[in-house]
Amino acid sequence: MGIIKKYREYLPVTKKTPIISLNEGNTPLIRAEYIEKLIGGNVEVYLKHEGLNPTASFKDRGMTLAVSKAVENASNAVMCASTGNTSASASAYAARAKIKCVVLIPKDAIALGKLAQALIHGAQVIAVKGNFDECLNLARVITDKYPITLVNSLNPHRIEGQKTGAFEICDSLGSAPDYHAIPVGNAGNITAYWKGYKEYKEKGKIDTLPKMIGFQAEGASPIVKGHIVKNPKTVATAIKIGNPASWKKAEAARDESGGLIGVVTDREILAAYKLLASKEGVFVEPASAASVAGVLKQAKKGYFKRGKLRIVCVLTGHGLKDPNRAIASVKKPKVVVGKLQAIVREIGF
Ligand code: AN7
Repeated sequence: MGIIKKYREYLPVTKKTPIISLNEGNTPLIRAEYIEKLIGGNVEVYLKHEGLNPTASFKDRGMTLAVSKAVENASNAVMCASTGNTSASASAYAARAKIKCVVLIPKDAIALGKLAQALIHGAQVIAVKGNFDECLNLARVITDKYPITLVNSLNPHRIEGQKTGAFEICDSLGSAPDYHAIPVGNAGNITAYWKGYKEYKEKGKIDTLPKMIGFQAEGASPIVKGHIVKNPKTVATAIKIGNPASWKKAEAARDESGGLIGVVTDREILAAYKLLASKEGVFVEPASAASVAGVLKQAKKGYFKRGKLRIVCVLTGHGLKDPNRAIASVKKPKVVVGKLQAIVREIGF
């Protein structure tokens, strides 16, 4: 069952809404014992592995609703600008809805797996000589002027769908966590999770709210710096964004919850990326590791209160999205002749 069916009472759907779904959502909340030991104290850490959605990122929660509503409203085309995952998701849901999909991507700046997805699902992929922020500005103007629906997170249905991630976390834990850690790029997801937690509290499903702790890559940290970053730079291409669309809403989530938005360096992101893969068995893309990198950084600073507490880190996209980064982060496999003795010696027996 997808998120629209499961959480329909919380979503803007009616009997007339066609449900375009790939059974997104219901992603696992994985206990991270190695990370818990690193942090110490009486802390429980959980990883919400959104890379296990149908197109391998959290975007599917929002896209099922955005595309369903587009079809309900008789739109026959959708468009997005993307650092990769939005385009992969939009392409898949548009294919399923049998409508056109146009994606603007910054040329040579999105991970290989995401490009492959958009292309194989049959989207019209336009590589723009410019960065994500420039692509998004173009997509906004085009969707304003022409009959094509914008499915970036400026589309409120995206936020509505993505808030279901918060519902699932509360349903799994039986209450809200104390801290909710999340990477911040265009700032739609932190906005969505905060909305979800607040709605669950209003409905009496939970009694408390988490502190929202968001993390930007240092070279792409406009919210932390307090100004637009013209040429954002980071290995975490998914969050290489210098002018987030939901900037103010992310600040509201931070301030209303008493949380923070901080920076993590590329070095910290890649260390968390490798740690997740090699110590927890969880392979995510670099941007996703920003949440864990941020939690480890804050723990070192003594940020977390003492006593029993629960931290959820959202892991936004699967590691297979960016195979080049994985290969570049490790030693190449050793080449050995196909002889038993040589291989046994290599293993160390
Ligand atoms: C893996 O696909 O913006 O703060 O165009 O792919 O809601 O933007 C992706 C963002 C985190 C940041 N992790 O979320 C896009 C795009 C991954 C992502 C983010 C993205 P937002």
